[in-house]
Amino acid sequence: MNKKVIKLLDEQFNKEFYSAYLYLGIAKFFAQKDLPGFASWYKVQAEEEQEHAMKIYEYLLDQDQDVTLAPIGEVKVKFKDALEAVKAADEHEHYITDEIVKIMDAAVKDGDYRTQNFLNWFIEEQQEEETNSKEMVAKVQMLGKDAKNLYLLDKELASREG
Ligand code: OFO
Repeated sequence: MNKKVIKLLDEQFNKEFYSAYLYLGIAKFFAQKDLPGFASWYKVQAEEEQEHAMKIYEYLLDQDQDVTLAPIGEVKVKFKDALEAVKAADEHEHYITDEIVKIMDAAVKDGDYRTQNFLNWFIEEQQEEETNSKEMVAKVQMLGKDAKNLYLLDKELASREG
């Protein structure tokens, strides 16, 4: 495997754990605001991010490559309101999509078909994550100002399962 592709995948492993941390930070914010449905939704999301990281971990080890296990950066856990918190998630997903595309570019340049095949799952997943985060921002924008609507939205979000 090409050194650049390995390095990017190794860094992405860390970024997926960072994503998990960010979502846990958002979950905590909502838990402390007594919005358990939002908190649970973002906790499920944090678990998904750990699964993404582990996919990369398994892939690198299967290719006889190393995984660095570098420290995970500290995340922002204070938000002005619900809208700012869900927007942070949405922005982050766009950033992650760009990072996945960078790895795909490197794999394409290297003619690394196996890694391209591996990354196709992430490309599709990012589409789903961007759609979910965009919808979340729209819902909070529409309903977030009214306490009753926010309560109903919180109830709806509680039904997400891992
Ligand atoms: Fe790993 O998909 Fe979100 O960040």
